Amino acid sequence: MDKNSKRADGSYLPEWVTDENEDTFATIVKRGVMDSGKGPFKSRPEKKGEPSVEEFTAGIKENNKTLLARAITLVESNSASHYSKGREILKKIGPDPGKSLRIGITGPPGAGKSTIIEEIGLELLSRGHRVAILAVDPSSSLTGGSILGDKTRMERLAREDNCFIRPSPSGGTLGGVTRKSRETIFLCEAAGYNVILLETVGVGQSEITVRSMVDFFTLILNPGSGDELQGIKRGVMELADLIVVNKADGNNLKRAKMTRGEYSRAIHYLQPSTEGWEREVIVASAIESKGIKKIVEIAESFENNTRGSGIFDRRRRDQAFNWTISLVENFLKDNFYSSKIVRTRLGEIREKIIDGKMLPTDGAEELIKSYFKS
Ligand SMILES: Nc1nc2c(ncn2[C@@H]2O[C@H](COP(=O)(O)OP(=O)(O)OP(=O)(O)O)[C@@H](O)[C@H]2O)c(=O)[nH]1
Ligand SMILES: [Mg+2]
Repeated sequence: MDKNSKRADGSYLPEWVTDENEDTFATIVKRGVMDSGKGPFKSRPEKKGEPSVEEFTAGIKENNKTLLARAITLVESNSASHYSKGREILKKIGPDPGKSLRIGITGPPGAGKSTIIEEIGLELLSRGHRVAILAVDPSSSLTGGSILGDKTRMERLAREDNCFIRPSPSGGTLGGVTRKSRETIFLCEAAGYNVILLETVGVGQSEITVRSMVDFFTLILNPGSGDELQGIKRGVMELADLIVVNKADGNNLKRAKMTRGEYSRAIHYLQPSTEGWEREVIVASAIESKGIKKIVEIAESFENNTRGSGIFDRRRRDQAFNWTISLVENFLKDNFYSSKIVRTRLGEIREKIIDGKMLPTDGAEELIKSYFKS
């Protein structure tokens, strides 16, 4: 057989085959599919990059972590078409069945929130729970904190099948992620995670937002002097169902216990965050894994109590309605500021106000009037 000449089945001997024993030589090359248009692949449907709403929903319900993560990206997206697909998925999943426990963890930068979350997560897993960990508010740009990058640090948890970790995206606009956190919680619950842990850096407004998304709210603090106690805003302590003085280890142990005493006295005069629930101050060490069981037990007891009294369900329903209102407010705000006329006039009005040539009340009225006229 000549080199390169085709056989009946389309195979041929290539140029470089030795001349001896041509036919017994094992190297016979079959031509590949030269023209993919005529080949067998054409009839196969083209794989689209994006799964359908049905595929997403089914995948999430089967705890397909990749699809869950992609669905979260859709709801977090600022693109209208992505968000609308995300909403379709949420719609298919249906209203909140209220079976999970949502725990918020806040505290100043560096208090040990992420470290303690990993310990709490491991304790919850050992009790048979399925745990999702989310970051709220990418204030990391200010503090370098948040759980951005913690996925690698939380390596023991990341390896667990029953645990899902969603680090906060980098470079997000402040408030952007906070706005979508409720959707993210819903998606995780649909995937069967029954305890949701939300970490937020306590730098102001974010605590109030997180309180409005969770059932149980924990404030993590460091051992400190009485002076520092003054610095912790009374309002933040008032939002908490539990206060944990972390880093109660080594040289800090004694100081941590003293701090607990000070906070215990301070909370005496505060309103409860949850009706019928008395907040406690405890010490813990995330690094030595001390006090972790106690935190989980307090959260369980909180859940039992509030479910029993009906407070749990009532709060969930109130939160659902507040969520509705905040969606409306966000929509109106976005709509207002993205309107062409507002964008055009904002600069000019700003100048006038800064130069003292216009009253803020008049400036606001002009902008609003222009918006409604447009
Ligand atoms: N001694 C001691 N150090 C701790 C403990 N928990 C956390 N740390 C240390 O405190 C530092 C901050 O811990 P993180 O868990 O990142 O704190 P965070 O509150 O999540 O920080 P941000 O997200 O940046 O606000 C790290 O160096 C931890 O190793 C503890 O129980 N004891
Ligand atoms: Mg952190």
